[in-house]
Amino acid sequence: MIWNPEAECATREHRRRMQLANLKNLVQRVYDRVPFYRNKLDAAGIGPRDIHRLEDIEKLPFTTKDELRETYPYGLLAVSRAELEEVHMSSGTTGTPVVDAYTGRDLAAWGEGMARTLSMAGAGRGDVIQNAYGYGLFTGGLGVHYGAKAIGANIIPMSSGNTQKQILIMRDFHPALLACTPSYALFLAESAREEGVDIRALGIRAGCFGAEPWSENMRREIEEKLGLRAYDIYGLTEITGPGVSSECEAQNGLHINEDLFYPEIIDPATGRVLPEGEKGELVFTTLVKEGTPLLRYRTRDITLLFRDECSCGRTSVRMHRLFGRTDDMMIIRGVNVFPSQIEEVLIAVEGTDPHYQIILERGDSHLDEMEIMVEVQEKFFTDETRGLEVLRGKIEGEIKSKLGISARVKLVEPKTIERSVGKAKRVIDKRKI
Ligand code: DLL
Repeated sequence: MIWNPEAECATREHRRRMQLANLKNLVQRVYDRVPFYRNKLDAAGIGPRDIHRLEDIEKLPFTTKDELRETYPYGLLAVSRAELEEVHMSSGTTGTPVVDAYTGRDLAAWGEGMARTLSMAGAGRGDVIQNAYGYGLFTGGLGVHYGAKAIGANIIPMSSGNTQKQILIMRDFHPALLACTPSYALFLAESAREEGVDIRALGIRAGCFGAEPWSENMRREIEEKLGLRAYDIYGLTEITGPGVSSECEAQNGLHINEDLFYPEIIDPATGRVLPEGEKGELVFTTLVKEGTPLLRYRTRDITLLFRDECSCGRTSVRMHRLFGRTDDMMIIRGVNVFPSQIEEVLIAVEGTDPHYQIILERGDSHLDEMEIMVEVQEKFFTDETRGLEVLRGKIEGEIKSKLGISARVKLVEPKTIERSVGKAKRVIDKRKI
């Protein structure tokens, strides 16, 4: 079902007219209310009165993740704090979170975007939705929740983890739709099999999977093992969360909610806007966001946009499933982590050397496993082995408490890790996705 035909099937001309009106309004709002943007626009020599056509957006400066970090916590707020109803956050490169703040209207728009996503996957009123995305600061749990409420579904707010319970609920409540990361979907299938539950026979019709990279191969495997149709859904905390774009039944590209988020593809090296169909970095302008609106936010995600007619009848531009990123961000069990964050933890622990390697694997369990190999000073190897054990425990504890993820730490002797003449190869990603 098409949730909002007026918005999703609008003619190109109508949509562009609305986008231009909202863009003008947005530039005026951030100019008037966000000193950060006023300074940036003044420095670029452009003001609200210079936006006459949609293409004028190319004159506006970009916003980067570093700038979001530098303005933490409320530097980009375009409303008074009293108007806020919710905040979400994700971690940035140095651990300073990136904040997204929502007014009541922002939450309604988020629910609207996610209502479209869930409808595309065939969910509707009264359908049971098992939501196994994490609830909390992460946007996955509440994003799906608001969408499910908007369509009148019966939501089971499971949150992530607790696998046995997830299987029990699935077996007893027969959800029509499952929402979680794609790797967790495979893990659930595997665990159910071990418990003697035939997940294929439960009648789950569809799954909304995203928040981490996956592939057509993984889609086939998920569809086969869970007996459902697997849909790719995309979004990021800075731009509201999930519900930015999602696949319809054609499973051929993700429809972008263009009335809410204006997409561009740029050459990441020059910042030049690329013609439709070319691969580059995805940039979004939040057309109607009130709390923390963003001009031309560089996502660092790589994709391409296309506008071929879609058999579903929606007219919105589509993006190809992501090809990768322009930076070294890793997504480990849905948590975004930069190698630099791990390095910071290692450097702060006495006894380690700044030589390390991160090895990522996805074993039989289908869940991400991270091993960190780190060189420690010679003296630890001459000492009794207890010293090594203490050090290892300390690093693992620090990683868990600072980054919220578990890692296996392997301490090795000096000069064990291969030295490189150029850029050190910090991450070896053996995950087959
Ligand atoms: O992952 C929001 C989300 C929740 C999306 C639930 C889908 C489902 P962040 O934690 O801020 O937000 O991470 C955003 O994750 O820039 C991409 O690199 C990656 N990502 C998100 N969806 C996909 C996807 C949420 N479908 C970052 N395929 C983004 C590949 C994805 N990567």
